Amino acid sequence: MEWSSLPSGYSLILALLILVASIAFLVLRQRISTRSSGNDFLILGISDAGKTALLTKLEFGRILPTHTSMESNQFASPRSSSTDNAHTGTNAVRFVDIPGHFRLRPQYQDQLASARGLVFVLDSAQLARNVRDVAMALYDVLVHPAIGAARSPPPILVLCNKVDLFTAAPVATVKKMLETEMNRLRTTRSAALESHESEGDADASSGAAEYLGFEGQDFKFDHIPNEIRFQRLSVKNEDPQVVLDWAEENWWE
Ligand SMILES: Nc1nc2c(ncn2[C@@H]2O[C@H](COP(=O)(O)OP(=O)(O)O)[C@@H](O)[C@H]2O)c(=O)[nH]1
Ligand SMILES: [Mg+2]
Repeated sequence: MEWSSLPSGYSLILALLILVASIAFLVLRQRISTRSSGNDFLILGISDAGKTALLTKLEFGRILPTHTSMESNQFASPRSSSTDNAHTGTNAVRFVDIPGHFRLRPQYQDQLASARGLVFVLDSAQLARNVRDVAMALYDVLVHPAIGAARSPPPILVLCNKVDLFTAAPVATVKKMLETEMNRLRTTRSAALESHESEGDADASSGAAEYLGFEGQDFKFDHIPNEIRFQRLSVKNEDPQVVLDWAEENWWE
């Protein structure tokens, strides 16, 4: 049947259907874009760094006994009165403790994409032993498309925890050790990528965006697009106010 020969009742219904579909599309798109500018601060890092300790200290003012959890815990902190809440109508900074390795858990990929900021916790007393694992975890975060290549890359707070222990490395040393290890990691990863490419591996090309920092230069944290701050803390003995202050500083940016 030709369009022109449709009875006018039908064309009216058709027009209404198109209108409803367009509105539904616009509403859906709005929802998706709202979610992608989320307000969560994600707490990341390898096991035993002190992520859950930080969350419970923020929430209850003390470290509660924890066991490795498979689920994420969260805590919404009331914001201090120094910053008003007129912009969003929300009065809380939400922290989400991401257990284990985020890359293995598809449900966290969405959370990464909507993160307002990242708190990367590490154990500065154990760094000499586990620098490789820590660097790998941080590397994966930094090259994640939602983090390194985002339109407005989220700020990162690297929390050098457990400074109460006498073996704790000073912040400057932590930074240097991570830069050295990540530089090494970048070399091995690019080499692996090149060998895949020369074998004609179609998947390898998607990894091209994963290059961290500037080519031909040793890796430095100054080379990444994210604002990154290193902060020493003993979650055990100190008030983690410094984390709340940092989160509030980044609330509107
Ligand atoms: N000495 C010391 N121990 C800490 C500190 N923060 C956390 N811990 C301990 O480190 C262990 C691992 O902490 P947890 O929060 O479970 O680590 P997660 O795996 O990253 O969630 C726990 O026994 C904590 O009590 C700290 O600042 N100093
Ligand atoms: Mg934990």
